[in-house]
Amino acid sequence: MKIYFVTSNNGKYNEAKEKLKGIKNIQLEQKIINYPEIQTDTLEEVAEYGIKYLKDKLKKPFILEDAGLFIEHLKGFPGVYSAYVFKTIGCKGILNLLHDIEKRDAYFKSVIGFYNPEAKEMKIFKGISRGKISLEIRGTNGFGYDPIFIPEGESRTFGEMKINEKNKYSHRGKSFEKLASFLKKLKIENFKV
Ligand code: ITT
Repeated sequence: MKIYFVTSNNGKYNEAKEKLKGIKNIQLEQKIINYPEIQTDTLEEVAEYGIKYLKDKLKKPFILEDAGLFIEHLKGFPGVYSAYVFKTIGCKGILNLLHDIEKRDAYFKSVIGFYNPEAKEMKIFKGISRGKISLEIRGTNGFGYDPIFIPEGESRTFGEMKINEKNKYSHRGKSFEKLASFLKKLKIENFKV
């Protein structure tokens, strides 16, 4: 069964592919289609809106994912605004906002929406990775905020890890693990792809 991952972010796609590569009969394929990412309070609402918008256009099994970085000292900011904040002030801007702040706790959250046109059902899978914002930018791997996020139990940032290492700790590794368990139980023959 082919499953489209609707994302313009190659980093996300590569992490997801690594995570699902062991599952028999599942081929993940990246699909770049714009869909509206509504401005709302939760990643779940963004993902659900995207699924509803795309389901009649794609007519194939597909997933999309909305993710964000939530910083405790900033009361959850940038959260649902993570993409805009990354494009504007970036990692450096976040470090400036936390200048001289000792409490650097933060978490990443990933929300995957999966749509199966045969069953006409939408499923949501979530993952959270807790950690801290580093004092400086470290590492060149990954994407987005990876060079400033240190997951719990590590001293390296995600930017200093390989894909399979990041996947062990990451929000995306966890949400895709749940998707993987779900897909393993599906009866693939039910899909006309
Ligand atoms: P798509 O919506 O096309 O999938 P995107 O990069 O816009 O790609 P999101 O809206 O989900 O994805 O991401 C919000 C922001 O958070 C964006 O700037 C990402 O770079 C960043 N981000 C998401 N997951 C991340 C991760 O695992 N590591 C570092 N930054 C991440």
